[in-house]
Amino acid sequence: MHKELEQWVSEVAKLTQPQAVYWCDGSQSEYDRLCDEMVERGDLTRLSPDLYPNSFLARSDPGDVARVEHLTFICSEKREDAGPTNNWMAPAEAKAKVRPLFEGAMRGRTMFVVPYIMGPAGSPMSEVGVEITDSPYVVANMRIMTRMGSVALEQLGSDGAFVKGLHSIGDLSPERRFILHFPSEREIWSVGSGYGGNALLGKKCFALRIASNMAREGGWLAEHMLILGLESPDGEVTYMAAAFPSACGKTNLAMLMPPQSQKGWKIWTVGDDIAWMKFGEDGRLYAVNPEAGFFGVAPGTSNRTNPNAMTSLHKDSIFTNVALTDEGGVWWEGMGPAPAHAIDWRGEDWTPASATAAAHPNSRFTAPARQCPGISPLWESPQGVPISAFLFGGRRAKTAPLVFQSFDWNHGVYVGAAVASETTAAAQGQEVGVIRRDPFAMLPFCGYNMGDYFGHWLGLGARSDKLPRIFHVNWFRQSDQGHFLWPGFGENVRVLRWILERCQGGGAAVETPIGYVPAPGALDLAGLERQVPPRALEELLRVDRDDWRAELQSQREFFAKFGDRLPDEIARQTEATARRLGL
Ligand code: O2Y
Ligand code: MN
Repeated sequence: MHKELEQWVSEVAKLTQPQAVYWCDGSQSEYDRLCDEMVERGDLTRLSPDLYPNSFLARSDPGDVARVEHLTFICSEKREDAGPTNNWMAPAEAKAKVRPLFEGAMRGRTMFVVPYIMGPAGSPMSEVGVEITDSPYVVANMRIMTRMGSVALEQLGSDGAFVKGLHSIGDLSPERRFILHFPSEREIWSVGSGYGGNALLGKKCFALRIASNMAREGGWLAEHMLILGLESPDGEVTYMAAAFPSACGKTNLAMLMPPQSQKGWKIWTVGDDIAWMKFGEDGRLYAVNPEAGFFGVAPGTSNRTNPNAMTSLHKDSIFTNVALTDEGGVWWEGMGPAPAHAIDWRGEDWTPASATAAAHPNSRFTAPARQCPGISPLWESPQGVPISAFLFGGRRAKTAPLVFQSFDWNHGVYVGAAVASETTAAAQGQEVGVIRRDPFAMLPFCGYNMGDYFGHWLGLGARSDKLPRIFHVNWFRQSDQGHFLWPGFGENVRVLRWILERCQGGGAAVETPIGYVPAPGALDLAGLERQVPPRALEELLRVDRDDWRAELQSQREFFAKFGDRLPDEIARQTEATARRLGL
């Protein structure tokens, strides 16, 4: 019995007028029953039990296929506290505008109360949320993505704090779609979308936008980062956290399988999207993955690019907006040979001759993390894993070398603040393939003014002398002819090994104006399946003055948006880089 929770649930029921209120216990039987009901209604298709046991296909409304950044708001009292990179509405105005959309919105439907934990159950690093939703699809996905049901109510007790998330699919009209965050009340309202980050409120809304506020106040970090452990042939595991903008391969890196030539090296997956980090008593930063599942981009995922993801999703999974094969399996572009016929993500007949894609570019699999063959034995460790390196990166055809190390903490924070990438399909309403600045890969996810966020990161520099080393990577650099210069995927372990050596005080490096890059011969290139000729390696690590002149100009223009909320140190680092480049 939790008075505040019960009162909130009855207030929401009064507002939304559901036919029934159902408290989720998170059991397997509950999940099975909900999925059966969705299959009966035609909301889910059960996949072949031989090919994908206990797995389902869902098709979203064709107009509801991605996060909607232009309809996502931070509702702080003052506009300046949301900052120039967030949409803002005053809390009272937001509630007055959006409350009517919830009035009677659940009439004739069941209102599900979904208690969940972000982080391992019982961990001092975890937090409780409760999502109220009228979507059984959301309930089923939340059960895979979080520790959901009775376990969360137990952790909450009779007076524990929790983040409130109110969600209704509404009428799915983009005109009446809003994703609102109230940081000071620790509350989320989402209406008009049943998809992904808009509707699974534990993920982007809580674990990043609300949690970044909690982290700032509590002196910790809530980041858009994967967490991996790199095991060396002598069995020692070193943990790294990496922030890349959406759909830049975080899941692939988190689940990397070293090629045979990298004998004895292994990657352990702790998380593929979000990291919460706090200082341990030893002064090191410890990270937990607040999630319990993967909500991965399907297109491009294959046994070649990410065998561990393919094994993770082989059972007990939900697929959204992929194609259905005639055998009752799933297919998406980049998975392997196309079937002769399939039903596409819109429910239409599809053949390889069709002019449109079979799977939506932002189609997803929701799979339990425990099913990943490379899941770390410490992935549910209550105290988290100690982080030795932060990696920032983006998808850059030019400018950014394959890898460089920052000179020190403040320089590394500037490197994180300057992250940019070519845009992908993960958010609706953005042009694909243009460079957009995405500091710390947090641009769509930071729940407060990013100028203050840079300050928060800079402030950590004084907290410990055992902070992670900071690096920048770019797997996507291209030749002038438009060919990728680096083979990527499993071969990226070679770059991680150099990073590891640097963390241990070794790893030969050359100082450049933007940081340290591997010295000739410092990257192990032996046994590469696709050779990287010396000229390509030189190009991969080259710092081009003209490219950087344009880059610094773009950085200055971006940083200027923050006005007096930009820490002086960020501007100082930008100009120091320009000076080192002789610009
Ligand atoms: O389009 C969506 O709603 C999902 S976006 C997403 C999903 C999983 C992990 N990361 C992301 C992202 O956009 O960063
Ligand atoms: Mn993400």
